Amino acid sequence: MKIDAIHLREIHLPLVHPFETSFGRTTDRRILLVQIEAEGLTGWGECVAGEHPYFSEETVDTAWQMMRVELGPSLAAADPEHGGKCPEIFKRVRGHRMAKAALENAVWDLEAQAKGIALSDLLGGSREVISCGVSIGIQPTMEQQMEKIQTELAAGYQRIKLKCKPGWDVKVFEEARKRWPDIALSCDANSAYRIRDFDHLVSFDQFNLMMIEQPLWYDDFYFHAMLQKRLETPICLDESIRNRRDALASIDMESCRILNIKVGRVGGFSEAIRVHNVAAERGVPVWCGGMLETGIGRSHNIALSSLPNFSLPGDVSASARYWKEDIIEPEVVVSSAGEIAVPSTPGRGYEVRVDLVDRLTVRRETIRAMELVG
Ligand code: OSB
Ligand code: MG
Repeated sequence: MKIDAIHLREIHLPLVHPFETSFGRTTDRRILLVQIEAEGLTGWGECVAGEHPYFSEETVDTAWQMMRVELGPSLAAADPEHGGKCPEIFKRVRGHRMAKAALENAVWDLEAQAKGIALSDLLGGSREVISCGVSIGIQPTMEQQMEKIQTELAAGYQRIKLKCKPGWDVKVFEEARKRWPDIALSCDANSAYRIRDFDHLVSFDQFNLMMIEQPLWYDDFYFHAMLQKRLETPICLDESIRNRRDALASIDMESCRILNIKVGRVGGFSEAIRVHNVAAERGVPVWCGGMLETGIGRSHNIALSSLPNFSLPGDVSASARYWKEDIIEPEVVVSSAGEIAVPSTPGRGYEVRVDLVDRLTVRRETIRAMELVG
């Protein structure tokens, strides 16, 4: 595909409800969007890096810089036929996986349109509907925390994930289990615990959680394996898994029994599929994580979640949980059975509301292939 231009944009969008985790509170999002024009078509990508380097080392600004000076010009010069070519094109650049993913995913988005097939089919998906859970942030009071759970259960979500941290964990699980003894419940610590907390973490076993997500350091396998030996509850790794090798190491070391796949965290659809496949070979179930995406990233997560080993409900929820107005149409809706229908129309299956995106844009830049002189 002959790439004519790569446009970077930053948009600002307030969340409907603030989202609090062990690493901080988000009320407004700065979001980097990528638009690749080729052969009369436009592919979109969303960079999931946050404003601050708290979840990962990357931020909106580091991703912008990498796309501008390294990744964008290389991609524009390579004119890839297939999204799967991107890892090779980006190989010289170490890290910066969220920046790479935004570009790579836009190429897959373009390719699906050019071929006239659904993005989910291009990725190798087989599910017509995907199962949805929710990730509920830390609330100011216990009462509000319980109300949130009630609201999401009433909406049909199949699994409730509670953000937790030292001081905001067992008492919340206790309250939740008193009210809902049998729901699918999990927690996500975003690396808030340490070795001194092992006995405390083992006490989580009494709450029959589906999993404990990333309890220890963001880059650790070894101590998670030590902890998993003592826990009945499966550990699920999120932050630690950067690629297929990490997935394989964490499974074989028994650092976890479940994997969260975030396409941005692993550097794009190609690597996400490789992580999915190696987990499937090892009999480890996966689910699709979320990063408070707009409809663009969300539509890509839906397509990815249609792959066969995404057998657990993901953090892929309705647009309205995040945004007053999403930048795609139709918005993503979740049925009362807690499912999203995977689009079967060509491309991502949701139109980008370019007029709205234009209004929300606070910064933009266009990258083209370096002109060869002489
Ligand atoms: O750890 O899964 C996480 C959001 C931002 C950063 C990290 C995480 C999350 C979520 C929200 O849990 C998932 C979502 O609803 O998009
Ligand atoms: Mg997580």
